Amino acid sequence: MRALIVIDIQNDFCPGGALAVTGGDAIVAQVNDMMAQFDAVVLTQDWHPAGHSSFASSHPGKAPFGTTEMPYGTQVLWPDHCVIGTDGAAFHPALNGDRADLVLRKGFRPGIDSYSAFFENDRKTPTGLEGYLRTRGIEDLTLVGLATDFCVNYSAVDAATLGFRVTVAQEACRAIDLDGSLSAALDGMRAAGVTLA
Ligand code: VGL
Ligand code: ZN
Repeated sequence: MRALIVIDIQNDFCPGGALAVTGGDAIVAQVNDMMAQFDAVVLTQDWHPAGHSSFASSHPGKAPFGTTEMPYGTQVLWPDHCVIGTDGAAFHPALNGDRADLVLRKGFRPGIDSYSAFFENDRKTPTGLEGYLRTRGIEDLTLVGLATDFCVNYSAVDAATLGFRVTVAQEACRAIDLDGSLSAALDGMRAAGVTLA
């Protein structure tokens, strides 16, 4: 059984959004077309309470794209984005949500960010997605979405480490690319056994 995991195709990650990824909206039609080829489709949704600890605005004197030390390690600080209930947190309007079996929200705990769809940024707290996929008999995952070097990367590496067969369809992803983060992410995914297609 094969699942398409669609990572964070939300307004705030598309042009005009709070944390816009270049060309983020250009992948939507292709992702919609891919959905028919899979047994299951899962959409993930970055979903932060106002004042989330990953927002630079929550750390006086800090600017977006800097870092801070959290109890679980170094955290990149982002512009306020994907705030629960806002239009920025909504899926891109052209994304076909009808085909989704599951919408998995992540990053809702005020004190922990969650790039990965499997584990929060403490790298320990599970989101529950592993259990969902395994209990449905799904072993093979294709990941698409935003952003290649953060949420797609962390999700792909975690999935491969958990023993899923993982492919990242690169042409249906777009990157933030902060200080070489894209090439580091591609190296890390290859090293984890992820197929980059
Ligand atoms: C993401 C930064 C902060 C992503 C989410 O979806 O890649 N990046 N929150
Ligand atoms: Zn986020």
